[in-house]
Amino acid sequence: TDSTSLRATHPLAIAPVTGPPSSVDGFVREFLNNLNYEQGVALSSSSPNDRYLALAYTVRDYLMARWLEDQRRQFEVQAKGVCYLSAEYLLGRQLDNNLLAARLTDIATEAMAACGIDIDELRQLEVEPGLGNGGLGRLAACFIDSLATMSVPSTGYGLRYEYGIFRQTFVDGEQIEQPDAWLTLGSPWEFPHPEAAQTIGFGGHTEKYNDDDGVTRSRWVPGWTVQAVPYNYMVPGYHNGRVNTLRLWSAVASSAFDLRIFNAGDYAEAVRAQTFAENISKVLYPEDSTPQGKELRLQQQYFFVAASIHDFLEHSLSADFDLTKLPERVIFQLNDTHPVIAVPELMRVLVDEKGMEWDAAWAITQQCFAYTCHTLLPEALEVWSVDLLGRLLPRHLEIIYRINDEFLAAVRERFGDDEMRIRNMSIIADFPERSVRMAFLATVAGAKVNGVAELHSQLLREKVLPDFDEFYPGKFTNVTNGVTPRRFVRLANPGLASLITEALGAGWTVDLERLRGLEAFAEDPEFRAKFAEVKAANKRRLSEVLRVRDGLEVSDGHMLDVMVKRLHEYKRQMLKVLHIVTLYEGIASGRVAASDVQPRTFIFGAKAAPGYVMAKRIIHLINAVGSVVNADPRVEGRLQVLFPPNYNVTLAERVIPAADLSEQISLAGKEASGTGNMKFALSGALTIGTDDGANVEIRQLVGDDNFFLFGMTEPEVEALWAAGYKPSEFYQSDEGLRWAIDLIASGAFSGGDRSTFEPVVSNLLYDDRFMVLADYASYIQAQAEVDAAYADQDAWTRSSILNVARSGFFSSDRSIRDYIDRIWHTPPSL
Ligand code: GPQ
Repeated sequence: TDSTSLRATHPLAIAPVTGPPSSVDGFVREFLNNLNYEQGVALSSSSPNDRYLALAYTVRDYLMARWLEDQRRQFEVQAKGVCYLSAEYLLGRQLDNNLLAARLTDIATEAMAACGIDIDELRQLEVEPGLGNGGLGRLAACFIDSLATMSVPSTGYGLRYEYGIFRQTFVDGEQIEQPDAWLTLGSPWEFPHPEAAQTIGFGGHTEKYNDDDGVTRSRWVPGWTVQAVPYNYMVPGYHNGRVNTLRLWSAVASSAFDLRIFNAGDYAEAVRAQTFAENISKVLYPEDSTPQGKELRLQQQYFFVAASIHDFLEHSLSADFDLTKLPERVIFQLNDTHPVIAVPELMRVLVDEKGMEWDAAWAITQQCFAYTCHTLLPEALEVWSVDLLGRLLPRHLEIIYRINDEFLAAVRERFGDDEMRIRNMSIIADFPERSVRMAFLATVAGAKVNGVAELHSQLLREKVLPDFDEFYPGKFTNVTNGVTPRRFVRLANPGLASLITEALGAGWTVDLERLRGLEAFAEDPEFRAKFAEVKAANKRRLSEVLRVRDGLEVSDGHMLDVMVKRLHEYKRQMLKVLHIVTLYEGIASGRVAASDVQPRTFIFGAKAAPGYVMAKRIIHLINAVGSVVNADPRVEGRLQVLFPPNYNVTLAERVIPAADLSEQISLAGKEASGTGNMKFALSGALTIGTDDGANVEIRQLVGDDNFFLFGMTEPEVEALWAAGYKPSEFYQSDEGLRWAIDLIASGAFSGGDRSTFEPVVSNLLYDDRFMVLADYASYIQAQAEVDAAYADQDAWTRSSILNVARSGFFSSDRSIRDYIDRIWHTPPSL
């Protein structure tokens, strides 16, 4: 009602302003305006950062009218929309993406040139918002891009970490973490709204009281509160004029400091509360797939989902909205278990605050949530100790207990008093301590539960949650992950993008299945030549980036063999190391002539969680092997190992388009999906991979002739494990493997010191949870096939084109379509 009267006050305010004219002159004028009036500097006295900020503001100005209009329309239409709840968004740089979406790239480039500015220099200044760890956070970023491009009414909700994923440096080959102060020079893409802050409670106690009708009810009396301030980000769709919103929450103390204490002279104590509150959104937890169960982490989770739910209920629903119709208006998609505390929060709001009956509230809640699981690793499934959860969120714990009681009663009714089954299905676990299994809570509450690739979804149903699958027929489904072709083809691989458009016309960027049309071109020698030249140019571009960024020199004429992803034992960077050491050992021992080795440059990119000791040792080992191999004259420069530090989205955009070979070598059954694998295939790299995650689907689509498969299948892994896996038997029986491991153990990569990598070696020999040794022989064999295939460059290029042509399925637009069809059932786009 407020906004209606506001709108009526001035005729111009009824329709949104249209934004500056789409011309070079218009852009220049707007840019100079922003430089003068926002930055307060003249062009002649501006710093590069001033110019970058003014450029970003100008791009915003062009998107603004559509943004305001889309917000207005979304409210007016009251159609069902998606609230994507994610603790991570690994966005990457914004400038190029927003220029592309708004069709401003050429205009902005010319406008900057007209001002004597090289737009490329400004591009380099942007610090990417690293508000995520890896695949899960990057997936969320791809999904909001697709949601906007497909005009789906939706909002992304998350946390505005003041410090994102740490910056990685190497000192003597070892990882050192530096804070990621991404906000230091200002973030032009965000719109803070302190006036729209939500108050979020924590701690305290619950109490019972009688309401006006004499009904006994519960309520929560929090012990302390924090303000959640929203920061809005534009999420422009590609060439469709749509601009969605990403809303990230920042924590601010409810009252700046305690004046009484301040006046008494204890300044530090007076501001303690503020520091305490603001810690909540201070830093991203750098653990990927290994929840630490830390109190601050649970605070983060509750903080952002409570703020998001309240925000949606207050600002997205019309004043007279009937809450029993909530499922017709919203689906909250839970990106893994991190936001699952939203389930008891919605119940608390409906029952305690809105006065709804429990059963009615539960029926609504069960239709308003859906849950995406991103792992199979048991240690990655999040649990919260009842003790901690009860202290921080006492009312939520009561609600969880009641949900569990009713759920287990229903299980009993269905399956009888099968105590074993009851214990296995209980949301509350008793061992090793009483705790809440968040994945179970999400499964019970969610209308749908999905895995992120066919194999993963199948194993999730059959191995991780079989009882739930039986209890809830139809609840489990699959949505195979995808990646946005805007960022990872159009922006990251402009040469390939032009070539595709030349061959197929425009349109493929939003309809990636059209890439199929390239199959015919794979047979055309002229096209193959152009395609090969694009790859070569991408390699030169990468080479330049690595030279400037890290002082690294990429050798000419090498196959680029790339493994970039978080450092995890299950992803098996160690297997890659053993391959490299095997090749090197062959040359160093004189058994193999260097001239017989296919020249290869191995590129690694990987961050390890700061507390993950084994992962950090493996990083050290990779660097150590690189130092020795790169410097040994006997190698004649035919093998090269490069490990640029601080792998992030920006570097990925340069590395992936240059790759010849994509390493996707996790132990079968461990990688839920992978999304890097898709980006490589779409860039024409051939994959060497196990039958794991989305590799399975990649191979099915591109065909066995264009994919190097190796390793045990998931059932074979299971069987070997059940039979009693002894890695040392593989070591004993394979001399190549023995030579490689012995060389590491000998201290050859640690200046003769045998102790440095001893823990890595004994882990392989006596534990080897991820069966590196069992898959070694098969991997080495497949790598020999890679060498042979690469020797025929023309055939390789043909396979490479077929990889691109057949990977259209992996667009995140297709993933979003699957979510709409199988889970969200939102109406056609608005
Ligand atoms: N993934 Cl559980 C993460 O990046 N972080 C996590 O905490 C968990 C999963 C990844 C997963 O390992 C990949 O296989 C997926 O491709 C990715 O999520 C997106 O689904």
